[in-house]
Amino acid sequence: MNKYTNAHLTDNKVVLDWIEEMAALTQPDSITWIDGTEEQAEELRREACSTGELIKLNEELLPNCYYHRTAVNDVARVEDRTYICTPTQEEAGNVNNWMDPDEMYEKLYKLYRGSMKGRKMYIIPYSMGVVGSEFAKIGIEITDSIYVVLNMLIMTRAGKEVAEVIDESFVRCLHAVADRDLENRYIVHFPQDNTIMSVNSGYGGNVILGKKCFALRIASYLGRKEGWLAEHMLILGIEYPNGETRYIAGAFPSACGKTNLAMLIPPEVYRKQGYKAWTVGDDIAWLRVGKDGRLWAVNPEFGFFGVAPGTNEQSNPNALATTRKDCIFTNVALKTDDMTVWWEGLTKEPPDNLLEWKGSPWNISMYDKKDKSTAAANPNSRFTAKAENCPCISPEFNNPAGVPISAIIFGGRRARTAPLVYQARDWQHGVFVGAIMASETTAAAAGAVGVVRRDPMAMRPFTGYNMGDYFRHWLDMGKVITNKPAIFNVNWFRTDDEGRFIWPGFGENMRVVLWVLSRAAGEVDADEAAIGYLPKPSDINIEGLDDVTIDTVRELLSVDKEAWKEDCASIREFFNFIGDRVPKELYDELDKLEANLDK
Ligand code: OXD
Ligand code: MN
Repeated sequence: MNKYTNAHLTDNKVVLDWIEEMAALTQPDSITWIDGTEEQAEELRREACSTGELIKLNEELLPNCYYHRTAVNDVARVEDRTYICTPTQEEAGNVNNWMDPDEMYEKLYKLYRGSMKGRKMYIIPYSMGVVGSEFAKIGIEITDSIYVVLNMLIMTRAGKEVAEVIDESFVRCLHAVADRDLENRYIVHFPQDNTIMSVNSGYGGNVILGKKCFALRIASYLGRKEGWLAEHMLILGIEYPNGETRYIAGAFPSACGKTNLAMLIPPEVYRKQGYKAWTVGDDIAWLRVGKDGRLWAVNPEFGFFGVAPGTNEQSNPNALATTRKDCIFTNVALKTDDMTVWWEGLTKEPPDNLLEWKGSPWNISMYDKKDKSTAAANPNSRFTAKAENCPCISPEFNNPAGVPISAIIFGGRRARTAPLVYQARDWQHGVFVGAIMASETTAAAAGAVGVVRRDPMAMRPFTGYNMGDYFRHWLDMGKVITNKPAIFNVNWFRTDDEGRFIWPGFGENMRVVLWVLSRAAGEVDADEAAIGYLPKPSDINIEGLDDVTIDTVRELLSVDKEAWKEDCASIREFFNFIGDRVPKELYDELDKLEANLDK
């Protein structure tokens, strides 16, 4: 082969043979190893700008920032085209799409054959987690998209230093943009082969393969085999005035404010006392049991792939600051007079001179409330930003040992049923609380918006094996975590009769997080209720909140037993749908909940 434009970064024969095989299949014009240097990245940016794949933004206002549009039919993860191809269907379970691996390989090979003709292939060696740490896992992504290369360079630790430590256990990731044909779009995982194949898409979650595909789907499968957890969780540290920092891990379905919670700014009353909040991760946590019997977490990612709309100086100033340099913006609106970007919510009024996400001139009169895709920025438009540019990035972000987790919180968007916060009675009940999570759907995945769906541990789209076995793995982990984090459920999204949110949310959520942490440390009492432990209303600090009284807190903590009973019926239906691998312990918890509600 003389197609290589630079030297191999490894001599590992297994790696080189696999690359040769993939190159023979896809037939690119050239092959380039991604070394992680700024010079190479700059050359790629220049090339992408010359073809229109990227647009350079204003260097003074947004230094080293770029703009990208995906194809109009390619703006979100595609769950109906995402497969877990384990040897048997039973291993993948009813929640995942499945196809026989041989059949799927055959189908995919046809789609990949010659797909890179006339194109360049890039080989990205990358590590999820600090290179060389006990937590870290290595992958290689082959792609024919510069956009993907540049995203992976932000989202993962990638390049030469990773190639130097690679061995046969690497996760094989093949991505080809192909024709972006929706009918032939496939995001496929072969967990038993450590392999991910993505074709006919150029949108983030489908193609930045280190993220959802590896760090959640493949990693969850590996975690079960190896005795750890890969979770769709943020990691947040709260520093107390005495200098102690306590950490929570929190699972929320896509676009439920994980990034906002992960980057929260403490309310004034706490800032004055010296409290600080630190972001370790906003989307994914890998959790292992430490020698001390506690659960330790790392964020395996290196950057943030955040939802842009709604991000502003009030809602999330830290996220906004993180996007002000070295950032790639995807499908937001382009402000052509000064080559900056805009999205709904960035400012109250849209500025002039906007091109909407598809590239046509736009003004507010073109916006049809009933069709969110008529907004200037696509509702699922994104920023890809470096973690190190985040003003509140935790000093522990690069600590290979991770951080100890005091509490796990689960949450979703529930207008009525779930109270502001409640605590599970013990680990088993906590697993149940996670398993019954539900939320209204959002724009992060293709499909209807605003429909309630069950999303256990926020992992419904991301578990690389049978959901029933996943619950079992959680229960089993409880046996080896001798010093367990306490488990909670939160709901920032309760509404009144007019559909208005009752709780102010955003930074004020820290008030709830502090109760959670006190409770986990055994520092505060609680009231026993049918669903678990509820805070005593006076223990949620509302000092400095204008619109929240103790009665509001009481309302937020109220439990509507009839609504919960209806929920129980839908939970039972969902457990039955998952199938007979749902652990008996979870049905026991459901029976107990129903009995408690009848008391
Ligand atoms: C994400 C998602 O992109 O969950 O983080 O969809
Ligand atoms: Mn996510």
